Amino acid sequence: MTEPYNHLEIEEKWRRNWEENPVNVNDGKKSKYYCLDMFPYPSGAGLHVGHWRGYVISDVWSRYQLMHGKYVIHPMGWDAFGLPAENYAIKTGQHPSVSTAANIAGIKKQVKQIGAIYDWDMELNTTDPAFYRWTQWIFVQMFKKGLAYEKEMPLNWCPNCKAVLANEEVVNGKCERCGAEVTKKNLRQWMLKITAYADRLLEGLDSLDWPDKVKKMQSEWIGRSYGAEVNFGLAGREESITVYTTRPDTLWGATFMVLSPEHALVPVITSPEQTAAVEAYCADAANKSNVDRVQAKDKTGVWTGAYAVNPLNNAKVPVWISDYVLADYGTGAIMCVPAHDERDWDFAKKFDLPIIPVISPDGNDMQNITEPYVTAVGTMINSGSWNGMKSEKLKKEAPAIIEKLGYGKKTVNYKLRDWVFSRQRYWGEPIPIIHCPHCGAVPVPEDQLPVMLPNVESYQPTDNGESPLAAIDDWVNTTCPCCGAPAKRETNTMPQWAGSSWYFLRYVDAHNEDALVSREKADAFLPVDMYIGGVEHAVLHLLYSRFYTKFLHDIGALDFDEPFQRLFNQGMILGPKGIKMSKSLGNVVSPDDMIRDYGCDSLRMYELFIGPPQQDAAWDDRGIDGVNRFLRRFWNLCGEQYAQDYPETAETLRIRNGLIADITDRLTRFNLNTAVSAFMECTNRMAAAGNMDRKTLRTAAQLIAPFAPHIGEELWQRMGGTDSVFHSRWPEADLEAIREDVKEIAVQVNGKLRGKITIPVDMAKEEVIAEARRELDDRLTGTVVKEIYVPGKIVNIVVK
Ligand code: ANZ
Ligand code: ZN
Repeated sequence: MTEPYNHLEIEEKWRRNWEENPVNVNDGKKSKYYCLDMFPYPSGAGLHVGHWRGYVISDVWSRYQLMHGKYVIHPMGWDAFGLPAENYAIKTGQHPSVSTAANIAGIKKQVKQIGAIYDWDMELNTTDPAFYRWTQWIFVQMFKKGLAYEKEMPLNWCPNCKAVLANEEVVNGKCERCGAEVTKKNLRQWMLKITAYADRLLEGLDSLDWPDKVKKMQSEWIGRSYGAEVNFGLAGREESITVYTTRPDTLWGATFMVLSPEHALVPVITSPEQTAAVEAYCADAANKSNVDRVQAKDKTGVWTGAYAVNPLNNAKVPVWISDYVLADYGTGAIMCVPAHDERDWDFAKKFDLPIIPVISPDGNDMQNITEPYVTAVGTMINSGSWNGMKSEKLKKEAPAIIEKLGYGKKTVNYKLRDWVFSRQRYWGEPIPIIHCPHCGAVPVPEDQLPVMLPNVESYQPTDNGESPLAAIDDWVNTTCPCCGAPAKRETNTMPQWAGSSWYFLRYVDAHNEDALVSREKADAFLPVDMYIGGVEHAVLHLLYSRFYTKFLHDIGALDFDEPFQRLFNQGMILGPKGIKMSKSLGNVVSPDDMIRDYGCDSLRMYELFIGPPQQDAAWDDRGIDGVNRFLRRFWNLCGEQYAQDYPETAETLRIRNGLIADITDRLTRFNLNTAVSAFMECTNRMAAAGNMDRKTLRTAAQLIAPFAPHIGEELWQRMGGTDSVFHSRWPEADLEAIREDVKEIAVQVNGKLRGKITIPVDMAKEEVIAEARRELDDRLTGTVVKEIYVPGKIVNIVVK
């Protein structure tokens, strides 16, 4: 077996072989492991090497599980509804189902080249009526439980195209197509009441083995805060203003109030002298996005002419309006404490309003403060009977005190909003509702699902903001399932998120016609053990999926309520100059050429070798060349030394067990780039030692198999393996053999044990510290001030 490494031949051979004899089968005895990829949108542009990265990582992980005797659920499918297919249809007149089918065929061919153990019997496509029937079914269940409801909502509206625009079609406040200024238009929308799950979505995070960063993003998105609603009377009026504050302890420092321009009291309390200015201001605010409103440093606003009265001290404070107060958060009105809030400070400075500090860090008077004390921790001052109290204690007690005094009540607030669930678009799941003049909104009976997406001639959104479906009279007009009267179908469709919020449940029972997934299969194969995908989905997709899963749990369809136990986010692969790959920049690297020139195994290993998998990394053609040279060296070495049949020695034992320990350790910690370099170093060592025994060579082939499956399988079988390498058991290191070579080191943060790493005894200090930081990963927060290495014992990282 000394012929040169021919990747084309080997890869073709095993691709065919595995297709005929799948290595991953469920014999009913093995325990399951579900390793899921975020499924792709089948765009016409196909895959680039960046898309490969997550798929390679998940396949390495899947194959590693396989070699632990697991039945691995590793499926692939297509998230195929959405705007691009529809816009393509508008341009070319080709039906989206036609272009989508063509794109899927193309991308599937590419995905197959990854050499992954996908189970194609599980393949699914969100635009398939047999799939979206269940997407609609879930909506009907939500409707029945009162979680789907209708509401008027402002939408992006292009007055020139006369069309509703999706957020991604609005670029800097202008219509992406024609450049006209985008305005808002109120339209009836379907909403999903995700807020009913806010607490559970927040609390469920604790049980998940997810990157802390992602948990934090979800938790901030949900944004639960505790505080009080406080009522301020209005001087000379009956009405009062209710504000939401998280800092009722600062009530004595409220020197003015601000209402959002949309607040219902604005027209009521505005004085005749101020009316013109207030109206002009409100008209202006209506066209700004919330993000712009909150972030603007230069505050704007007008006085309403009215005064409110602080319930605690009867101070008369002016009531202003400003767009930095959002209409849909809290009560849309705030009490302003400029001494302790940055935004209020900016506003007070701009309009020359009084500033009264009420919390002092040292209890001393705070005259002439030059910036807001936003930390707001210390001793109460200028606060009447609260003077001298500790602010931290008062902050906790103030809501109850205020409630007791009758000035307001304790409250909880969330940033999370209900989910706007309708789109005025063609290429999506029709919302399965019928509008009856007598019965109102009636769900389509379950045995009539799916509501098929009809063919249309024009995909163009209509000029009254309705979906193109509204123009198909014989589809729209139907009869009411309740009373039989003439009725109309809902013409809005679902957002692209609808299918992706539950697709992972369907894979394990993809052909079931009686349920979205049978309880039996769900109990046996779900939930997902490991989910791998890009961090861009950290909030919405993952939150929506968790919401759906909790809902399905609540109606008895599932016995678990968190879909993804573990999550791994891979970084992006950037173009050769470190810039995001894009067609328009012409820096897209296609996997197809790489596979022809170097082979799938080389590409897979380079995708891993390119850098720490969590981080972005720039593509470099020389890198794949280097990996390919390594694989050839590995191939030749195995061939030559196997033929010699050398005996086992203490040295070969050390090499073998060292490699097992290294690869296992790096793989389980997802240090996949350093796992590849461990192979490279070990190959050099083996070449230098020059007398490897057959078991060591076979073990090396076995260890490399999850990374480079074709060459791994070929070498394994050439070196005496009778069954697939993927049916062999992952080897365990005999630590006795390498006792002198490696050491387990404690990793501490500020002197507290946070993990352990196993390292070669002669590893340089810098490398040990790098290894320790990798082990800590995102558990290491704060700024590192010092790194201490006590050789062979401890790494201590001191953070501030
Ligand atoms: C007085 C105060 C004093 C406040 C202080 C903060 C600091 P989170 O934590 O995000 O919930 N606020 C309330 N409703 C608002 C709205 N609709 N638009 C903009 N700001 C609003 O923030 C709650 C705080 O944000 C509230 O507490 C309120 O300002 C402001 F030293 O009240 B605070
Ligand atoms: Zn009816």
